[in-house]
Order: sequence, then C-alpha cells, then structure tokens
Amino acid sequence: MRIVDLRSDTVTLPPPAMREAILRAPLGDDVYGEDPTVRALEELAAEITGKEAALLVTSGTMGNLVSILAHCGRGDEVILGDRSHTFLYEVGGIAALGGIHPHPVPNEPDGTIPLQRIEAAIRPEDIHFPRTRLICLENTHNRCWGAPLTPGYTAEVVSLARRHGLAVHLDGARIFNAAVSLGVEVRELVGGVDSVTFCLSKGLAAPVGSVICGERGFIEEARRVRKMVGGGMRQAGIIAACGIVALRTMVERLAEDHENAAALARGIADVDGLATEPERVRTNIVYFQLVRGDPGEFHRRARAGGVLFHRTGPRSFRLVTHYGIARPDVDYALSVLADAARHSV
Ligand code: TLP
Repeated sequence: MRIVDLRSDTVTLPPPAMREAILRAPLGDDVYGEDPTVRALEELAAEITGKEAALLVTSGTMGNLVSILAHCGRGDEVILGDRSHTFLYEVGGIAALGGIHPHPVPNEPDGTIPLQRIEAAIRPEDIHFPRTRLICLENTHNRCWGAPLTPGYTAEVVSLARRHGLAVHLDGARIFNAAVSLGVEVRELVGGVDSVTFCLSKGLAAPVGSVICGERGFIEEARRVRKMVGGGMRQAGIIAACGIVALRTMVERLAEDHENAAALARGIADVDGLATEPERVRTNIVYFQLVRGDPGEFHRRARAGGVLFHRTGPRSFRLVTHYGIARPDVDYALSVLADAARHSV
C-alpha cells in the first residue's frame, strides 16, 4: 500500500550521502573531546549561527533541557510560551530534573509572545517570588502553524531581556525552515540570543542529533550538564558525519517542503467538510479541522488510505511535509483526505 507519512519531519530517512559519510568519518572518544568529526560539526554549526562554540546532543529535547539547566539553578523561573514545545511536550523535564519553574505566557497565533506580556511576567525582587532567569522563544513555532519569528522580533526580546539582566534561549528546532521562509541567514535569526538549539533530525533528514550553540563559557557548562544527564557520547562522529551532510546539502531544499505544505493547505481549503487557513502556512506545517462528521472515523479512513498524520485536538489535525514527500504524494494525500471527509459524515 502506498504510504504518505505526514506525521512529522522527524520520520525522514537519511539520504545515501549520509550513509556514505558514516563509513568515511574519522572517529574518536568525544567525551575526551577526541572525535574529529564531532568537532568539525560543532565548528560548522558555530560558524553558521555566528556563535563562539557548539555542542552536539542527542535530540531537540535534550538540547533545550541542557541549555535551560545550564542557564538556571533550582528554584529559578523561565518565561516561555504556553504553546511552546518545551512547556507542552518535553515531559516537564526542566521541572522534574532541574527544579526550574516554568512561567507560561500566552503565545500569539504567529508564535510571538507580546513584549508587554513578557515584561509583566518578570518577577521583581521579593522574598515570595522565584527569580526570573531566562526567556525562551521557539522558531519556527510548531503549535503556531510553523510560524517563523523575524530577526526584528527576536532582537526586541533580547533587548528586553538585557534591560532586566535575563538570558534568552531559542528553541530553533526548525530554524533553517525559518531562514528559508524569510529569506534571511540563520545568524540573523539568532543574533543576540544567548543559546540556540537546532535539530539535524527533522527537515534536514539526519538520523539523530541536535546542536546547541552559544558563547564558549556557556557551551563548556552545557557540556558538563550533557554529561550529567547521560548525554556524553563516545564515537559520535557517526552521527556528526550525517549532520555535516545535512548542513551542507539539505537546507536549500526546504523551500520544496514549504511549497508542498502550501499546496496541501490550498487543497484542503477546497475540500467540503475540511477547513484551514492557507495564508497562515509559511513553512512545512499545516493544521486543519474536520468541520462536521466523526473525527475518529475520518482519521481511521485516512490511515486506511495510507495517509498518516497526528490528531492535535478534538477536531484538529497536523500535517508536516519533508524530504520524503514529493508533489505526487501531496496530490494523493489530498484525494484520500477528501474521500475520508466525505465518508465520515
Ligand atoms: N517535535 C515533534 C514532537 O515532539 C511534537 C514533532 O513531531 O514536531 N522543539 C520543537 C519546536 C519541536 O517541534 C520538537 C519535536 C522538539 C523541540 C524536540 O525534538 P526531539 O524530538 O529531537 O526531542
């Protein structure tokens, strides 16, 4: 059966060039700092983001956890969006493992948190309050339709943070999607932030890995924290080798994923019984709703037709385009969705 897997860009399989790079990669023990391929990836990531140093970690979740643990102590507070991945989908790790208090503030539909809301959430010095240490942003914003945050907005948050002596961490899991969508360099998008995590294993199609970038001293601290949470890896060059291929060859093609997502959204808007807002789709994520009929039945029928995607609410669903999806897959998915919607009433 034909399968069109739109559950996530995490399902991408590594292209042949990555598998070949694994075979060629020089290796060493990275906990001793002796894996040349890991070092090469970290140098490349630091150069691309315009930061002093970088650290390979296993996942986006570990990248955010390690970064936040490196910025904050127990009892400190972090301001983050109420729809952010770190708040919703990272198992409460910052609280469970770091004793760090999350202070969620409502996200706007475009993924931003209004500056005045951030400012209002910053705690004054008071014996009753936790100390605010950090502001977290997410770019692109997963739950906000993959919206890219602009360099201008991020710079405003950074200057607000500076005025209050706070640090800024950016969950840039899909920062390359943001850069391609906005037509700017990644370094412009992460300009003033103290740390950024980006993922190699989403749209860039590497099998494993994320990278934290920041100042040298911060990255040294993050390296200690990574070891503490069991993330010190030995011959990790086999992972890093794929990451280097990802950064060198997989970025520009993200535009194709964005075009396919736009085509999906336009097609869905034309299906009787389904609703979406195509103008909100700026990168590779599409949300849509089943307007009438049984959502469970709709989802089952789509799956039976080979089209896989997540349900994200009582009547809402998410589709993500990626390296494994070509235009004919979009057309096929649209026909299966239309059929499922028709038969779920
Ligand atoms: N997101 C996954 C799921 O966890 C929801 C997905 O399919 O979109 N930050 C952002 C913005 C993310 O979207 C994700 C993964 C992560 C961090 C975590 O990355 P991993 O899965 O590598 O831990």
